[in-house]
Amino acid sequence: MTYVKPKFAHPGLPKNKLGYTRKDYEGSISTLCAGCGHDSISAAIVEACYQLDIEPHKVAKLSGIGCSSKTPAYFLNQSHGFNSVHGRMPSIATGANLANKDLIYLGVSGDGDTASIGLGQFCHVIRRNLNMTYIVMNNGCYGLTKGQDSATADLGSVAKAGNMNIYESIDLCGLAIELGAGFVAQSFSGDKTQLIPLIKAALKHEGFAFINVLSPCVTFNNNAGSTKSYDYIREHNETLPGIDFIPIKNEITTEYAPDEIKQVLLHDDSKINLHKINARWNEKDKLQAINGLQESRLKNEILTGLLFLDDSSTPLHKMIKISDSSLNKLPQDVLCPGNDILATVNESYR
Ligand SMILES: Cc1ncc(C[n+]2csc(CCOP(=O)(O)OP(=O)(O)O)c2C)c(N)n1
Ligand code: SF4
Repeated sequence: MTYVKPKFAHPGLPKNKLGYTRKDYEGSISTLCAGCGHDSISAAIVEACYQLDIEPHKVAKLSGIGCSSKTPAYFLNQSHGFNSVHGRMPSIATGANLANKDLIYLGVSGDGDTASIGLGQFCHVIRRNLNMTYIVMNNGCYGLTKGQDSATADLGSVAKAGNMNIYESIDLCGLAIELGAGFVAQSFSGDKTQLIPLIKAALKHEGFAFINVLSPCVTFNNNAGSTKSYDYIREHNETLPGIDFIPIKNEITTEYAPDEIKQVLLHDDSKINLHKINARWNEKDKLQAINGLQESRLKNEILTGLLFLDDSSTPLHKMIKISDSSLNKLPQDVLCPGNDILATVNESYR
């Protein structure tokens, strides 16, 4: 079996402003189970980067361990990549980002990788406001190790093996808002109309952007009784305002009447258009976001869309005033100024 896609591409394939086709943003052939939600998220990442005219070599994709963490092999094969150890993607992302803040950091992880072994790292990367997009492909189980319940499995949810989960679940979006994330969204792998603009907006957000994507595991958690199955999510999805992402200088084209649209300006002058399907939702209201998540949980609903946005937060590299030039571009004598300077610094601490 081959995992490499043929290089041949039809010369008439549409190209973005940089002259790249969608194929230039793809990766190897997926080895995940047919129908796995994670493959749809990979496809949404490919589409978002294509539409944003991102230069593939400007992206660093990072992951932990799990079926979800294997997905960087299936998108952006011309980008930088690092598959870390289980739950440790945030610290690798932090180190890489501080050495070269000029790349676009895209971390993907699973609910096991993030909410169990990596929970501490997840919390700290949020409170440090690292400039990155963090996507959790959330299937409520450890798919790679054959479907054990994860910490995001809902209380009372029944796995394929028949066992009922007796523990409360961790709400990753609620946690991210609580810890100060400036961009928090929730979506469903089966809803690319919502997911693609959310990924585009997250990639453009300056600071930590989190998207929790419900992504059914067809092999171990897609049965009756599971609250992370395709059927359950479709039946319980409560959608917030629809979303478009408008890059800088692009004409705003939409099929909605203007009075139904609310625009949010991002730091680089790109815009998010929110269609007021739910006119009462204010994405800048933190308390409403927390309450909304709690209320939807009590009603067994899954709230999807852009839950919270604070576009005035200061990302880590600005907070700690790291040098303007990325560290990997500084010459040796600046990076290592020598013993005399070191002695002066040490002296200043005595
Ligand atoms: C230190 C360590 N502990 C345990 C494992 C075994 N392990 C591999 S993947 C995984 C969980 C994967 O679940 P999740 O992150 O939800 O990803 P999914 O496969 O469901 O996409 C576990 C426990 C490991 N690889 N390393
Ligand atoms: S085991 Fe589940 S999560 Fe893993 S590839 Fe198969 S369907 Fe996807």
